[in-house]
Formats: sequence, structure tokens, C-alpha cells
Amino acid sequence: MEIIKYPDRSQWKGITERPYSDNRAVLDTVASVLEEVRSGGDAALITLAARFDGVALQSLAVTSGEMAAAEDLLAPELKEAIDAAYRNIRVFHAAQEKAEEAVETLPGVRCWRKSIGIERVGLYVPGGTAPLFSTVLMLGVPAQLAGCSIVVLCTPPMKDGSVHPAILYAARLCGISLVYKSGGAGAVAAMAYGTESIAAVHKIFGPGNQYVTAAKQLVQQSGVAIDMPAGPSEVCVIADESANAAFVAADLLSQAEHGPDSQVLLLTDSAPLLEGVQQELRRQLELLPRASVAGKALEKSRSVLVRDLDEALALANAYAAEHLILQCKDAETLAGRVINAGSVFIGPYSPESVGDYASGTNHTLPTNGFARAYSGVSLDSFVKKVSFQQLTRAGLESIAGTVTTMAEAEGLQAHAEAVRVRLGSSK
Ligand code: HSO
Ligand code: ZN
Repeated sequence: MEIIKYPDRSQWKGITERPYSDNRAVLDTVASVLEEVRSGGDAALITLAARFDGVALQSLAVTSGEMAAAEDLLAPELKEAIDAAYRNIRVFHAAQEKAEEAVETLPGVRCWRKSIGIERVGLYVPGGTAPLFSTVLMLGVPAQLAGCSIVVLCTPPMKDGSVHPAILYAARLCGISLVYKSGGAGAVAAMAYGTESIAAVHKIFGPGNQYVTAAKQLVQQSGVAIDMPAGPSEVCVIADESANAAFVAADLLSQAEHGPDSQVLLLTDSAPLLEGVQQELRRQLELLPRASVAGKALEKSRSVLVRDLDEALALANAYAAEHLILQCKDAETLAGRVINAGSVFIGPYSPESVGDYASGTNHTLPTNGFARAYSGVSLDSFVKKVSFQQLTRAGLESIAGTVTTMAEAEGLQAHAEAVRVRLGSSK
């Protein structure tokens, strides 16, 4: 881990920079995969599964039998854990379901907005080294609450051609029955363009590797919406001398184990804490089954010794982390001053893992500095807000002058006439 001591402002840009990845080569490969699926449909997806996942599939759809059998394949404690997480995620996201009130901007001019679920959505759930069934809940619960009528889920099959039972169990809890064995850019193409068995959707959600991300970017150009631009996962921890070095190191490692390209950043005003965390990292890393992955991520990560917590916070706001953990005195006050972060974890007993799985908040969050302008996935991501208005004749009369004056000043006479014709005052 790189250690930077008392940087001046000119070093901030370097500290907050993410490792640059040139995805031009990937874009070309992905563009040809998209074309293959657009023209070849299901057969192309089956070929891709053989090529990339090493699996010979007879068909793409997970059968209702496979869906139903998943429950019995799970250890009871895992089933209970998934059930508990599902409940919390549901409670948190259901609270976002607030109908806005209609307002009368003038007497007789009534305006309101209504949330309407996006009719068709596609969820991508990565398989690979870790089957992310928690992501099924994070995307499936808000889709269910939003009332999306078609929810398609694509995930790469395991070597034996099956889908991890925890993914299927979580999908079932969320009322998702359209599950397909398809991964990578091919799956994104299938959800964007549709195939014989997979319905085309209006918006695609979910994390993935650089091929999935590139595919999401490319299909956007043909009018399909995506949740957000995704990048490698990251965490920033602000800690002072009151922090427990073992807790801090554990949080850094929990993010680092996601992938060799994960980024972790420690900001502290305490030299002893910094030293304590480095020692704990060495000790705890050795104990992890994914030590080599986490070790690679740590190599590219940074610890920064700052002058005080104000500076730490300013740097954290400049970095705009996907996850920001505050392990310092008065963490609550500091939390109130956070401007840029995907999700904030306050105090020593709020590890990121809790938000990753079960507290209720969503773990699909903006990375790569996008937290400066983007929010994480929420119920809002699965709805459109449609505005409505209804005027009475008296309402139209009272607003007519404002509209006709503005329309004429913009040189748009027909706009003015659409008001006048109704009031019998056309010239
Ligand atoms: N930290 C990940 C989410 C996750 N963690 C899934 C465990 N499983 C990205 O925010
Ligand atoms: Zn995680």
C-alpha cells in the first residue's frame, strides 16, 4: 500500500485518481459480441456460453422445476439469512414509495406527478468467482416494489450448466421467474435487443466486469437505459486515533477482496493508527482465502496521513467514494458534512459488509467518482415520474397572458393560439 504523508493540495488529484483502464480494445470485442447476438439470437448465446463459460447448454431458460428445487439445495441458515436480508431491503425501499401531492400553482391549474414502474427491466447478476446472489435482492426488491411487469434476470451458468441455487432462491423471493443462463456482453445484448427466448427490456441494471460495462455503454446508444456507469468497487475510510485498527483493516480488506482492481483509501490524522492499520492488514490478509486478490488490490491502494479530520473530509469529498466509512470521534457530525459518497457508514459498529448484504440500503452504488453526480440504485431507478396537469377554464384564463406573451416572444405563434382558441380570443 502506498503511504502518503501530509500531502499538499497539488497532490490531491493524484490521490483521488482511479487506476485508468483503457477500454478501447474491449469495446471492439464487445461490439462484435453485440452484433453476434443481435443477428444470431438464442443460438449465438449458446455459442457464447460454450466459448466464454465452457458450458454446453441445451436451452437458456431456467425451468420452473429448477427454480422450485433451488430452495432444497440451500443450507437452512443461508435461506434464513437471505429471507432476513430480503425483509430489511424491502422495508428500506418500501419507505421510498412516497406519493407526491398534487399542487395548485394557480387557482384552477392543478399539477402532479406519478411514479410508474418501468414496464420491462433486465437484471444482470455476475457469476464468476463469487455468485452475487445479494445483488439479486438489491435489484429484484425495488423492481418488485416498483411493479415492473417484466423482470428478466441473466446470469452466467456454472461449469455444470446450472445456476447457483442461492441466485434462484433470491430471484423467487423477488417474484422473478424469467431467469436465463447467459453472462457477459452477450447477456446485455440479449436484454437490449431481445432473442427468441429473452424479452427485450427498456432498462438494464447490474454490476459486471469491463465487458459487461462496455456492453451497457454501447447498448445505451440504441436507446436502452442503464442504471449507472459502473467501475471497480471502492471504499474510503476516515479514521482518527480513537479508531480500532483491526476494524479499519477489516473494512479495507472486505472491499479489497472483491477484485484485484478494487480500490481502498485510508485517510487518517493519526500516525500510530496508520501504523496499526498496516500491521493489521498484514495479519488479517494472510488469513483470507482470497488473499491474493485482496493483496493485489492493496498494492494499488493508498493510505494518507492528513493534518486533521477537516482535511480528511475535504479529500473524501474530492474522491467521492462508492462507500465512505467514518471511524472517528464525532462521526455523526462529520457525516452531516459529507457531500460526495455513494453510501456512508457511521461509527465503529457500521461495517460496509452490513450495507452490502442486509441492513436494507442498496449496494449498487456509483463508483469511479460518479458519486459526485449520481445516486445509488433505489426504488426511483425502477420508475419513471410522469407529470400530469389539468386546468379549468378559469385556470386557463388566469395563466393565458403569461403563456401567450412568452410564446410570442419566442416567435412561436402556434403555441399562443393553442391557448387563445380555447378562450375564444383567437386573432
Ligand atoms: N461491495 C459490493 C457489493 C457486494 N459485496 C456484494 C458483497 N456482495 C459493491 O458495492
Ligand atoms: Zn462488498
